[in-house]
Amino acid sequence: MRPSHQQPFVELLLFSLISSHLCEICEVSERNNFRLDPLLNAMTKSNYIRGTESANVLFSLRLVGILNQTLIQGLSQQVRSYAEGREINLSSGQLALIIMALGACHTQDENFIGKHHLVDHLENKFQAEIKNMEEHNGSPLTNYYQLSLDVLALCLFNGTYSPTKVAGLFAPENENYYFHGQFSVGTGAMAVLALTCVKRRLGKEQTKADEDLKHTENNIRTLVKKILSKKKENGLIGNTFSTGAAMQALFVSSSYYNESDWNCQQTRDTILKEISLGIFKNPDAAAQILPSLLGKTYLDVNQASPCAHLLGNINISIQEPQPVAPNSSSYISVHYSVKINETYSTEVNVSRGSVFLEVMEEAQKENKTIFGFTVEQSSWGPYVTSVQGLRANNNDKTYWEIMSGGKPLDQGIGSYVVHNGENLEVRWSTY
Ligand code: B12
Ligand SMILES: *[C@@H]1O[C@H](CO)[C@@H](O)[C@H](O)[C@H]1NC(C)=O
Ligand SMILES: *[C@@H]1O[C@H](CO)[C@@H](O)[C@H](O)[C@H]1NC(C)=O
Ligand SMILES: *[C@@H]1O[C@H](CO)[C@@H](O)[C@H](O)[C@H]1NC(C)=O
Ligand SMILES: *[C@@H]1O[C@H](CO)[C@@H](O)[C@H](O)[C@H]1NC(C)=O
Ligand SMILES: *[C@@H]1O[C@H](CO)[C@@H](O)[C@H](O)[C@H]1NC(C)=O
Ligand SMILES: *[C@@H]1O[C@H](CO)[C@@H](O)[C@H](O)[C@H]1NC(C)=O
Ligand SMILES: *[C@@H]1O[C@H](CO)[C@@H](O)[C@H](O)[C@H]1NC(C)=O
Ligand SMILES: *[C@@H]1O[C@H](CO)[C@@H](O)[C@H](O)[C@H]1NC(C)=O
Ligand SMILES: *[C@@H]1O[C@H](CO)[C@@H](O)[C@H](O)[C@H]1NC(C)=O
Repeated sequence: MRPSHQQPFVELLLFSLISSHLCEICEVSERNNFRLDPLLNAMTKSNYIRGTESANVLFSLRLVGILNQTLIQGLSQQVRSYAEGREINLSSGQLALIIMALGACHTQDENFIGKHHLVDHLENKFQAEIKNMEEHNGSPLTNYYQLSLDVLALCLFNGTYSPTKVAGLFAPENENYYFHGQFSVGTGAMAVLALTCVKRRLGKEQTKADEDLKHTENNIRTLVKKILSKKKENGLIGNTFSTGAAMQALFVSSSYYNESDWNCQQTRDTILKEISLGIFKNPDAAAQILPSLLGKTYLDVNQASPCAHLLGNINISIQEPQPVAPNSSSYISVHYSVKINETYSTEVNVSRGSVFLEVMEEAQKENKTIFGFTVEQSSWGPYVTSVQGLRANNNDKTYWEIMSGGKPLDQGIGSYVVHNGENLEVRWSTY
């Protein structure tokens, strides 16, 4: 009879065979690395990026083993001075990202985390999120994407959290996974990464945590199913900008679905095509997709060994993006409305190639009372915070939704390029 202590070994072997198999077949091969150049170009336009974006970019570059010291040192300096003294004002997820970016690959930056007690601060911020949920009908201060980042960073960097509470909080029925009743793939994927870390830590402890382990695994299983149900015919999962997180989630959870449930190469090839079409110009978008294309996940962040030098030979000579030839002689006309309870509409002329933001600015010039608006800079660009003085508020789950032809756009006002005759709308909505 086989001694039972071999069982875990066999499982481990099987697990590593399956997972390495999945990653291997899906990674961009070395001779195709040049196809990732547009991502690196977007990420290294460092004069455009700051704050949370720098953290996202640094984290991503370290995960894929880009060790260009000029680049990394510059970003690391940016992230540290951004975090310095600002712990109080950061959102929980921003702090979590900073910890993961600085903690990745075991560099000098680890000392900064300790010296500034960043993990303790994160524990407090996570508690504040839960407190807000208790006081505001289940709404966190931020959102579940960030709560997932919090748990992930606490789990990876030896912070304190209650696995029992986490398992309850991240039950798949929780409405914070949904915006407008739609399952948010990015949010669910980040939760799978966080829960997988928690699961691995529980597995190591082998104590009385059996119930927590079971509960955590059930959460992962259901979330993985929901993620896969959002797979499109072309292989994207959710939309273009959630696919990177979804791929990572599926890499670490391969024991919860069948090989035939997901064609990883198809997903990768569709993403590569979109990269070549210039869809990943935003540094954050580029940073979020890159690790998955090289088979890396956020769970690789603090492995015992320093990060591997995966992309050593890639060309980071920054190509100037070809400017879209401005054709000042050519104007287009679009329909623009603000919808609250009533709809306020106008026609606006803008030059060809303009983005949504420029339409809003033109309309605002026409009538500030009706079309006046404010934005806040975020890592994805300008985020609409108010129109006609009406401000969005997380506790009420309100926001300004941006739409074209009655459908929500999958980009923000700073990047969506408008077309002649289009019906654009900014709508007061709840999520
Ligand atoms: C939560 C969330 C929201 C919440 C934000 C409020 C809240 N309760 O936190 C709600 C539901 C309101 C929302 C709205 C929108 N979102 Co959103 N959102 C997210 C999500 C899941 C997490 C963001 C986050 O917390 N990140 C982590 C923290 C640490 O980073 P941060 O920069 O500090 O986060 C802030 C910004 O991301 C900002 N934000 C959220 N969404 C967007 C979108 C844009 C374009 C901008 C500029 C900022 C922004 O809110 C965050 C909290 O303050 C991301 C998924 C992702 N992969 O990032 C999508 C994501 C960023 N959103 C996206 C989109 C498209 C939108 C909308 C434009 C949808 C629409 N058609 O109206 C609107 C924004 C419109 C506007 N007012 O300008 C896309 C952006 C893709 C792109 N290339 O630009 C993402 C990547 C989702 C996706 N896969 O499509 N979003
Ligand atoms: C390192 O990055 C810097 C700044 O982005 C760039 O100018 C330089 O060419 C890079 N060096 C190598 C060896 O790729
Ligand atoms: C925190 O934010 C408040 C309000 O935006 C600002 O007045 C204050 O200076 C900020 N503090 C730090 C340390 O950045
Ligand atoms: C994690 O924390 C425990 C107890 O606080 C400590 O004994 C251990 O050394 C820590 N491990 C790491 C990797 O920091
Ligand atoms: C895998 O497929 C088999 C047979 O079709 C099915 O019984 C099983 O439930 C599937 N497993 C998962 C995790 O979907
Ligand atoms: C790097 O890119 C430049 C410009 O595209 C090209 O001339 C050069 O040959 C490339 N080098 C490598 C090693 O790919
Ligand atoms: C500029 O606009 C004119 C008039 O619409 C058009 O004929 C021309 O092709 C445009 N040029 C470019 C580069 O788009
Ligand atoms: C929209 O109309 C409803 C019903 O009349 C009202 O309760 C609500 O306050 C209005 N909303 C706004 C933002 O004006
Ligand atoms: C927009 O352009 C059209 C055609 O050039 C013109 O008839 C119309 O008056 C312009 N509208 C505004 C608001 O400038
Ligand atoms: C803006 O629109 C409001 C409501 O229609 C109107 O009362 C006001 O006079 C307009 N202001 C300007 C500057 O056109």
